[in-house]
Amino acid sequence: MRWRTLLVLCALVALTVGVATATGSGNPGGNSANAKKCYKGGWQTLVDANGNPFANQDACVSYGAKGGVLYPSSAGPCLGTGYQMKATANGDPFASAAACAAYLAANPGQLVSCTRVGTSGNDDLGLVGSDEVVCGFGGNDIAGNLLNGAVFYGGPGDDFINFVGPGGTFNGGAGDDTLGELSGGTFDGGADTDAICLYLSGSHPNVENIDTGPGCIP
Ligand SMILES: [Ca+2]
Ligand SMILES: [Ca+2]
Repeated sequence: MRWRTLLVLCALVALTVGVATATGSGNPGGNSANAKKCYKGGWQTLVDANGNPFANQDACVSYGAKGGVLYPSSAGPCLGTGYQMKATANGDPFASAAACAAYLAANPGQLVSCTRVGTSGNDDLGLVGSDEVVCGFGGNDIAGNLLNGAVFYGGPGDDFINFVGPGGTFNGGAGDDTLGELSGGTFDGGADTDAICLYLSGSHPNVENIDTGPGCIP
C-alpha cells in the first residue's frame, strides 16, 4: 500500500514538473516564429519589451528565440513603464505595456499621454496648469479649475471639477461625473449619468443633466 502511494506521488510530481517545464520554456515553435520577424530587415522595425531597438539582426533573433516579446517600434510610447502615463480616449488606464500597445495598434491617434496621473483610488489632483493633461484613473477624483489648454480625464469613477472655462476640457469617462460650472470650454460626460450644476456657455456632449442648480455639487 505504501509503495502504491509512493508511485502515485511520483507520478504526480513528474506530471507537475512536466507541466511547469512546458510552461516555463514557452512554445519553441512560437519562439522561432517570433524570431523570424527579425529577418529581411524586420529587426529595424522592432523593439524589445522596454522599447529598446536592436543593434542588428542577430541581437533581435537571439531575443526573440529566448521568448522575448517583440513589438513594432510604433508601440514605443507604451513600453517599459510608459503605459503607466497613458490612457485610452475615455481616460481608462492600462494594466500592462502589452494592453497599451494593443490599444495603440487598434486605435491610431487615440492614445492619451498624461502629463500627471492619479491612482486607482480617490485622488485630489489639485490645480491643473495650462496645457497640463491630468488623468485621474479609477476612483472618485477631483481637480481644480480647467482653463487655457488644461485637460482632465476622469476615467472610471464619479469625478468632480469645480469650473471649466475657455480652453479647458473635462472628459468625464465612465461614472457619474459632475461639473460645477461650465463657462466656455468643453465637458464631455462620457458614459453614465453626468451633470452640470450651472451652465453658461461651452459644449457638453454626453451630459444628461444640465443647469441642475448648486445642490448638484457632490
Ligand atoms: Ca484616481
Ligand atoms: Ca461619465
